[in-house]
Amino acid sequence: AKDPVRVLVTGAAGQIGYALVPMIARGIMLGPDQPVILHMLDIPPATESLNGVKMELTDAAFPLLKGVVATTDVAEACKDVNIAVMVGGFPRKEGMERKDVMSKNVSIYKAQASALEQHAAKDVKVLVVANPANTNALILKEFAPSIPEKNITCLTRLDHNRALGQVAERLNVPVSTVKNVIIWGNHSSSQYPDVNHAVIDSPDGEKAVRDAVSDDAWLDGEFIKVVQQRGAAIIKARKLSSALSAASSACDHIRDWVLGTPKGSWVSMGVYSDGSYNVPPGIIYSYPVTCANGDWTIVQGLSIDEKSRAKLDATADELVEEKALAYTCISE
Ligand code: NAX
Repeated sequence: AKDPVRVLVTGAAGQIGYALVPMIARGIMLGPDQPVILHMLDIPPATESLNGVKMELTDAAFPLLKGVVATTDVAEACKDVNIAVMVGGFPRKEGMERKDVMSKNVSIYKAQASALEQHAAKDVKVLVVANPANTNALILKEFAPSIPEKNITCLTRLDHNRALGQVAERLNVPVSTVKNVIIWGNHSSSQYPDVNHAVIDSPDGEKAVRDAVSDDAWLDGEFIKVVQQRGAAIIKARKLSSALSAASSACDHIRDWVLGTPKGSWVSMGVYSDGSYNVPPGIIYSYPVTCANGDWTIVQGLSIDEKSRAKLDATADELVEEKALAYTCISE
């Protein structure tokens, strides 16, 4: 049998945490033959509720679950973890300035970067979910210099999956037949959901999504807006932010990263920019990537038309600005 993999979930007593930990314990993230030990971190006010989640994990009797560490001690939580899913953070509350939220998250991610660096497995793979996800991931990278930068990513897979879902609904086809949409840039409403290279599988081969939909006005307008604003639409409907879809997408992100993407298809991941597609280096930017042998690679050589170019640049500009804001908070 395989040795267990240690998976850290921060913010584990929160909504996404509650949806995510059972998925991990059931093998959705790492596969049905991979035993896991769950490390759950939250902050002291959430101690009781974290303990309740731990009780439920015991009660669910998951065969793959070989142990649970539930703690408010960051060092203990990070000890020897192979995968770290960072869901904990400081949410933006009504009336709060963007800078105040940034400042709180910068200090959280600075501290957790050091803890991961000191206590996690040397080859830990990190996925940041908590917002501002790209910039939190960047801070984590900057303050954990011994963790390879390619091991630090943020979640835009939910946006990617939302785009697949919208195309599938529009065409009334199974979502599993749609692939190769792209989310470029920030996990914010400036992101660019791009279908220019997306295809659907049909009995007579692959067909471009643009041809299949044959409504450019919808694809260039409403579709983009719906994907960009989907998070807000869920909050409006549920009075709570998306949790099950976020948890499921976090599992997709890690599973594809560790086990590889299927041949001929790519996914979107927020990764450290190397300047590909003339995006400024030094920010965490969502790109199309393929994964093999535990590593991601940015898909190269896709054609970018003029309209797309402007959208890639606009979301990059926002990330450069967020980075500057984060650095103002660090130096204060
Ligand atoms: P909740 O407020 O339900 O849960 C957050 C949990 O984090 C709480 O239990 C809180 O006590 C804990 N926490 C706070 N500070 C912490 C710290 N320093 N260390 C450890 N734990 C800490 O929020 P939830 O709905 O679960 O969302 C979590 C985060 O995901 C938010 O930042 C949210 O904005 C972000 N999202 C990101 C998405 C993405 O696609 N990247 C989509 C979903 C979600 O909106």
